[in-house]
Amino acid sequence: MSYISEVYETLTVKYPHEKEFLQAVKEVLDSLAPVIEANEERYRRISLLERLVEPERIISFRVPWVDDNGKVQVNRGYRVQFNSAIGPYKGGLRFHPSVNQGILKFLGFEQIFKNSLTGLPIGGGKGGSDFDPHGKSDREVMAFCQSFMNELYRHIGADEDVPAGDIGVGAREIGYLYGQYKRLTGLYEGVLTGKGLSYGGSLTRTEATGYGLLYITDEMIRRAGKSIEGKTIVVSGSGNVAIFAIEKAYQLGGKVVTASDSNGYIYDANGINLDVLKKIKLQDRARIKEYLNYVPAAEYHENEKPWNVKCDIALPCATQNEINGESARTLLGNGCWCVAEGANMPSDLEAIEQFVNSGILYMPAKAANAGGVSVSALEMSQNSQRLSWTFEEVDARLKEIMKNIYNKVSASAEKYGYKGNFVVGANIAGFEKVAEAMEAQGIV
Ligand code: NDP
Ligand code: 2IT
Repeated sequence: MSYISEVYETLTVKYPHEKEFLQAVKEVLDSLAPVIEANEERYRRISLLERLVEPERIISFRVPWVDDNGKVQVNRGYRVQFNSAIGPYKGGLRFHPSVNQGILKFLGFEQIFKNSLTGLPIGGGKGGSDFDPHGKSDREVMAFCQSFMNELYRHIGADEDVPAGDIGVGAREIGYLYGQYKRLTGLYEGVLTGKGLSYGGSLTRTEATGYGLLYITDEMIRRAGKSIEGKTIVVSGSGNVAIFAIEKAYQLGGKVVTASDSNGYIYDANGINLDVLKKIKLQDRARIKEYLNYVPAAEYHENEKPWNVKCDIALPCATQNEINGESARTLLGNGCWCVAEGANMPSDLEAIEQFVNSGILYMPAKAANAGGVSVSALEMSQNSQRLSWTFEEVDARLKEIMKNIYNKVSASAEKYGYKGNFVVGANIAGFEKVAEAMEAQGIV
């Protein structure tokens, strides 16, 4: 059995219930084959892969809090400190009822390679809770965040582990988490990113993941001799990533015709009205169905995903496994020629296979959505310097980072004989730096 198969098989026996984690590992390990085979003896001697797939540390804790009816609620909190070979653990916190250890291990594992691709000194981590912020009052969210931090604060620090946002964790939650960290430790330090501008946040962080997604998509499309100008774009999600992806897509001349939430999707043939979407989602925290109250000519499709809408470019920006093999076939059948992933692991293994085999322009999540964590790392730099850079400066750096990621991913794919296969390119380019650092630092 190959080294890769041995490691993967062992993992399936050890963690049979962590299906998202196993999926993420399979995708990465399979595409690392050329580089693993070339260095197999060396890597086996130091059990590199066995160590790579095992988190350095997982913290799991009880989060009790009191709801508005005076009832005590109990959630589970986690922080997966996956790999610190190239820098302090870095990665978001997700608050969503589906959160469990396996989901956070998949996200933490992906984060290792994504963070490596940014070229910045950040290791991989992820955390969160099965707490659902939907429908909770601000006071309830604050009570939860404070209780979550009452445990988490012992395990994080500006040079140790720096969490940020993800699904269900935005500016409001980061504010409450930061306030409690400061109260408990007395430290005014860059321990979280995505902070508000009045207390150490970075300009452009709010927009970074969505903007970065469009910067790398634009680069990939231009290198293929095409342009976003006038193209029809389908977006899923309507959260932080989706909203700023739509904003930048418009600035680049594209036309975005869909947006969605977990209840359904909106199709607006005239192009999604971004002001309306921002009002519904950022201001009112309401359901996407409300869009029809502002734009009655649009269509709302309950309990459906937007993948059957004809488009040139698809940008999944909601959640994992939102595109399966069948959705991928539908997209391709309708002439979609570019997919770039704003969400983490939005395409299942069958969908990835469809995209890669069809030869369309396909940029996987760990490269495509790396703009968010990149600007998080720039926020850490600004906090260390005790300076704030301008929007233009951070945006220019973000653009440069996304372009560099494209170049790295594309060059790695070509070097190993997989020209145009950005899945292989991203995984290998991300892996090489981490592997070298792990080898240099000995058995730790
Ligand atoms: P938000 O919480 O701001 O928005 C999430 C969006 O996705 C909402 O529209 C939400 O709808 C929808 N959604 C969430 N879960 C599901 C589900 N199970 N089924 C259908 N729709 C769902 O999160 P973000 O925009 O920050 O994150 C979106 C994706 O991007 C995630 O995969 C995240 O990991 C990834 N990402 C985020 C980064 C960031 O900087 N924020 C950076 C890199 C990647 P509803 O409100 O109905 O739940
Ligand atoms: O998936 C991700 O890269 C994020 N949620 C952002 C992580 C970060 O530390 O900014």
